[in-house]
Amino acid sequence: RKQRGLTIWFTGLSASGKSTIATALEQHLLHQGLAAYRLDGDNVRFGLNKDLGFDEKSRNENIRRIAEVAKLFADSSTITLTSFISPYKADRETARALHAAPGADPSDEPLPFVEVYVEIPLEVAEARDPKGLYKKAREGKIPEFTGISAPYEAPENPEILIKSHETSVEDAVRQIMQYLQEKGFL
Ligand code: GGZ
Repeated sequence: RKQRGLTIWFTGLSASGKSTIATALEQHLLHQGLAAYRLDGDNVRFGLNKDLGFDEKSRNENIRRIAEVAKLFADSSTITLTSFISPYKADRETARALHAAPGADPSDEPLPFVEVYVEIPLEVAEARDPKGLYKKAREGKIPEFTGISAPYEAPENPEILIKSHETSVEDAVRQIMQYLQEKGFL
């Protein structure tokens, strides 16, 4: 049977550890000889989506495009990792539904979509503040900052929940790998 791709969709607050975990997982998969590719702010928000800001409509469109691109990568048999706040539940559900919809070859199975919620208490993310963005947001210098002045709608039923402030990066990778193996996705 031909190797199929899938999308591993990380969601969580700024400074939750999404990108760190996604990067470590990508490295782990690559070392196993698997095709993996990560979409994140650095390669998407500065390119394809550089016309978009952080108001609600822009975030909807950001996530819509990312979901479409992720599906294309997954359809090319790549293990695709996305690392965006993706704060709106409806947008994440749309991304999920897109992967479930038939692709170019209707006889293909739907592409698996694995939602990974990287949970962190807001206080912990704010204390980490690696880029000083929370501080700026508190000072009113960044409008509509997620968790401060814009919503984050936490997933209720993610496939995987990582409590990032009490889990090492290595354990998070192990947790995700175990899930993927149990489901037969690898
Ligand atoms: C949230 C913002 C904002 C606002 C700039 N709100 O910690 P970072 O810096 O590296 O990650 C954040 C990133 C969020 O972009 P996403 O594409 O993941 O967001 S979304 O899924 O909601 O579209 C942060 C930075 O961009 N950033 N302004 N107002 N994060």
